[in-house]
Amino acid sequence: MFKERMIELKRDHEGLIKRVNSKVLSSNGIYERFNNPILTANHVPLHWRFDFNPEQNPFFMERIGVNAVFNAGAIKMNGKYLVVARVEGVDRKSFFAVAESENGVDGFRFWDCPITLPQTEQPDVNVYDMRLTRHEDGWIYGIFCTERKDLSAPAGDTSLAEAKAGIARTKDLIDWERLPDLVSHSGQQRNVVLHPEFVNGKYALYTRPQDGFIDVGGGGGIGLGFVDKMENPVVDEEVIINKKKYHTVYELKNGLGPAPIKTDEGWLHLAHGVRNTAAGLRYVLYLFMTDNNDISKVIHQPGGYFMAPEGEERVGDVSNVLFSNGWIVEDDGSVFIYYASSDTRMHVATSSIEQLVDYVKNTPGDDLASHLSVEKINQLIDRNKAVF
Ligand code: M1P
Repeated sequence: MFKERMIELKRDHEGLIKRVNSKVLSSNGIYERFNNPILTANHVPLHWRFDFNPEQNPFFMERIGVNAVFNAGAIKMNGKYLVVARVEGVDRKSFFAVAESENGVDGFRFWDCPITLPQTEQPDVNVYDMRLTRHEDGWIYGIFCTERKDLSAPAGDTSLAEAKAGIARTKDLIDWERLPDLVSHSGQQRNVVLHPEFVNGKYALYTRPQDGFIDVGGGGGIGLGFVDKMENPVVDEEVIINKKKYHTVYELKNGLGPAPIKTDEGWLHLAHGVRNTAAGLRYVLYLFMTDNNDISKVIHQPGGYFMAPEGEERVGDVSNVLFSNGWIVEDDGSVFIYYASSDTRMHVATSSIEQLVDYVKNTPGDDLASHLSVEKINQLIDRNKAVF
């Protein structure tokens, strides 16, 4: 049984990794999706899950199960497309692991071992959603959510937790130096992202202040703060640069995705917006652009979502969720957008700087009322009648 199962599972695993991904015809002309996810729980190497000693494991049984692979940071290094994925075990604990591809759209294979993340004096209980920033100081920073039990929770409350921004840096994604967690004065933090350039000699951090672990409460929005040193990361003031807003796709909360991309027209940002529905929360992706000379100033923001869950993306552990914390831009302007669906699997979509800039500049904003949406459509119809 051991040998038969091992051979069969190895063959299936290799087949899954070598599966070719094909572009799906784009209906909107902004980006292209692909027909297969790039990473799933089944992509996780067999030697992380199975004991290969026949005496100890005669049934070739899985000893350590993996539940999902999602919310990956991304970077291109030495010509390879690398994602740092959130791998969630069946025990609900997430950790980080690097997977590598030659072309960015298929063939993603995990490195030999997951990342060993050094701990601070207050060890993490759970870590997830790493954003990678290649900073002009020469380091690659990984900022992620570190979750710990809320020690002030009343006795018997086993769910209250505290979210903070954990920080680690590396040159090669193999060896990581852990820095102190971000200190801010706004309760909890998730979705913290480091800006790639110094701003007036300081490190700039996008934040997402929140009152509780899930609820952002009265605060929320995408904030911007500055720190002098990453070795002592204290943000004294956070200014909200992109607010949650009534009757939008980011009505309940929002959060920045990957580090922004610099273009001639401004900094391109990818974020997620959340609204409530009778079926629960719905997470979609949206884009906006900030001024190259003032990163706190939003200069373009198309109305509505850029990407929303479609087809099988709609269903998973936390259904109706798209989340992205990684993208890669090439020298020729191609953009690889890595996104996860429903907290379960990873996908890629491709576009270009030219297309994304066109999208953010020329898509009308959200005018916040149905009759104004109709007015916008009528204006487009009139313009089109002139050219028909
Ligand atoms: O379950 C959806 C997402 O929920 C959280 O995101 P946010 O803090 O913006 O609500 C995170 O736990 C994220 O990992 C998850 O995908």
